[in-house]
Amino acid sequence: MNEKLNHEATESSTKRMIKNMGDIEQKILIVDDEKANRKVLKELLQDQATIIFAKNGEQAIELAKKHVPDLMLLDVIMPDKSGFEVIEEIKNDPVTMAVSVIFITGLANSDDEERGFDLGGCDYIYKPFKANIVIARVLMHLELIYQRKMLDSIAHIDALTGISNRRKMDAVLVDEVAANKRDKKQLLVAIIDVDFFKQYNDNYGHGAGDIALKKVAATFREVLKRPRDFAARYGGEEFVMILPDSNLDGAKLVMNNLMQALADKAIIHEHSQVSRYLTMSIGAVLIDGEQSTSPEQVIGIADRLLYQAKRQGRNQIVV
Ligand code: GH3
Ligand code: MG
Ligand code: MG
Ligand code: MG
Repeated sequence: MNEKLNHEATESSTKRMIKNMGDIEQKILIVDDEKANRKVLKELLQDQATIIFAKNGEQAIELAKKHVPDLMLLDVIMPDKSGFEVIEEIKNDPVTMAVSVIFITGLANSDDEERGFDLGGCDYIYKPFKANIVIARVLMHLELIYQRKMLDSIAHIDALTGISNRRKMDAVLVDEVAANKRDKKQLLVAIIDVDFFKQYNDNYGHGAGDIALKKVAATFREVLKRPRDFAARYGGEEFVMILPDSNLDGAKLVMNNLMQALADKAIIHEHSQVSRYLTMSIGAVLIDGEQSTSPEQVIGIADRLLYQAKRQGRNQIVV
């Protein structure tokens, strides 16, 4: 068999990739103890994705945790840890469990292949491999992963503002309330509502209203700094913010910064009764981990405090 010819990618398969997924970067972790194999696989796949290498099982697990690749090409026979041991660790860790794993191995028999699928592999390729088979299968899985990401973003991102939507917020709130109870920390949940927004739309038009809502959403991106801090569009001109592991002073600072970030945008609102500019009101509650408050109750409390902020004159925080 001619190794070189065998490993040459055809032009048509490369083009297929560019047409379908050229706009999203995907990461592949190639794991093989033999340098020559890593090199050949890299040459085949470097046009399709960003490539990372591991030369043994330990390194594979470490790099998988660090980079969370979309796809892993996993050798089975390696001196330290076998590919089968590696996938068990990958699938047991919440950080890496969603990584797709294709075995690429000299264990070319149906019993090992079956074991590979049982352990959670999504494909199994025999060595010595043919270039076009590797490319075709990798592309098929990259395309599936891409479509899953697209679906996920359609399901969880608000189309107008690009921040998370209500559905995502519901899930995050359940998780964070549970984590708050478990870790005995404090959790801030705030509902943010734009003031006199009906008048803004009536005066400047719905299109201008949409632009203003995008600017409000942008303030969250500017102000929220910690990885678990979260904001979503709750609906209409209302937003929800979740600050895990928080305290009253820190939370107040974030909320003041949020109000200030919107003020800095100086969005003229001539028909507002509280300011010349667009403003918002915030109702926020700090939940103690010792309390047992359900996500629904948390939202209910924040909503009542928001109503109080509105009644007391708007453009303010009630916590
Ligand atoms: P308040 O200060 O009491 O909150 O008064 P408000 O006018 O902001 O509250 P109200 O609930 O009466 O009006 C909310 C407005 O938000 C009405 C609706 O047309 C507008 N709105 C909701 N969603 C959107 C949207 O996606 N785009 C635009 N442009 N406007 C929206
Ligand atoms: Mg090997
Ligand atoms: Mg409202
Ligand atoms: Mg409003």
